[in-house]
Amino acid sequence: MSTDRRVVALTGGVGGAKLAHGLYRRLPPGALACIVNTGDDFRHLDLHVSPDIDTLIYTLGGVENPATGWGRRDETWTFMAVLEQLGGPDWFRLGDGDLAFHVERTRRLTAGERLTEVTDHLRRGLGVSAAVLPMADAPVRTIVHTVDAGTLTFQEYFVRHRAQPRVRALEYEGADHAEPPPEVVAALADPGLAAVVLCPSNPLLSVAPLLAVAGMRALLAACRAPVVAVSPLIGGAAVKGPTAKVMDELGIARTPEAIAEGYRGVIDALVIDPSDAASRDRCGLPVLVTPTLMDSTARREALADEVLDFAATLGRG
Ligand code: FO1
Repeated sequence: MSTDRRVVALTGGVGGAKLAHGLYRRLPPGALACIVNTGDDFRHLDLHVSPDIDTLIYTLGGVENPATGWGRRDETWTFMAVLEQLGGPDWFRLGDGDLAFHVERTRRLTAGERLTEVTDHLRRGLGVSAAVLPMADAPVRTIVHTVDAGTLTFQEYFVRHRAQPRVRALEYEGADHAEPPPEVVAALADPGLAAVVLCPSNPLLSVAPLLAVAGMRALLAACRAPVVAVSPLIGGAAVKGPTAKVMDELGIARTPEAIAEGYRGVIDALVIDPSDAASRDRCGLPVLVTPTLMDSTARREALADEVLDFAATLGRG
């Protein structure tokens, strides 16, 4: 990897945070900006919880929980134990250290700061040198319409119902009226941008809300750097989470060509795992075949290098 130019990563949950971490470790300090899904955000116990933002900050800050991917390592759970004892809502688990993030975020939002400003404060608190940029300051909420459990907010679907109900349709409420914050506009308009990386997050639950924000697609179309997506599929399956299940339920084939089709008009190229190499010539755009499983820091870094080197071979417009 040899770039001293800047990179933007678009990311959602745990899989996206892993590649963002690889990029973060391979790029010079300050060279990475991450635009993060906030469709999973919700109000819980009167606190503003931003799971994907926190997953990213914890991962880049080296304090993520390696077992779950979300929350903090070496967490204590006194708050939850007492809440349970009192009969409070215990379906969404907030660790003691994690709780401080939600309390401080909520306090600052209530005092009038934008989510972008609050997030910047939180990432600095953990010594993270990458910019962590919410996709919007205004609320955008992923709503899951299910066959068997009605209409659910994302966290009700994902955590409370363990992603079990059958998905009928997805909605990104508020996306039409939200707009990318000025910091996102500036990051994508940066003349020194070398690459935009669409991380291997769930295309429907994590990336689609990002692309649904009014103006986001136009910003990506106008940016000078190539946009490269990394497929979240490995051998037609997802590493973790309900990606494969939701794709099946919505009638989307679990193939790289379906991923490429879904991102048509947004991406210039796609990175796929060798186990999906048979699809290489069916994607209709440049494809790099390289191992995408990120089960160690070394593999996160290796994939980051591959993606950046691949992007450097792609021209734009
Ligand atoms: N995911 C769970 O499956 N169960 C939980 O209790 C849970 C709590 C939680 C608390 C803070 C946080 O930032 C994330 C949390 N998550 C939990 C993950 C969260 O649902 C994410 O939205 C998903 O991982 C999808 O990205």
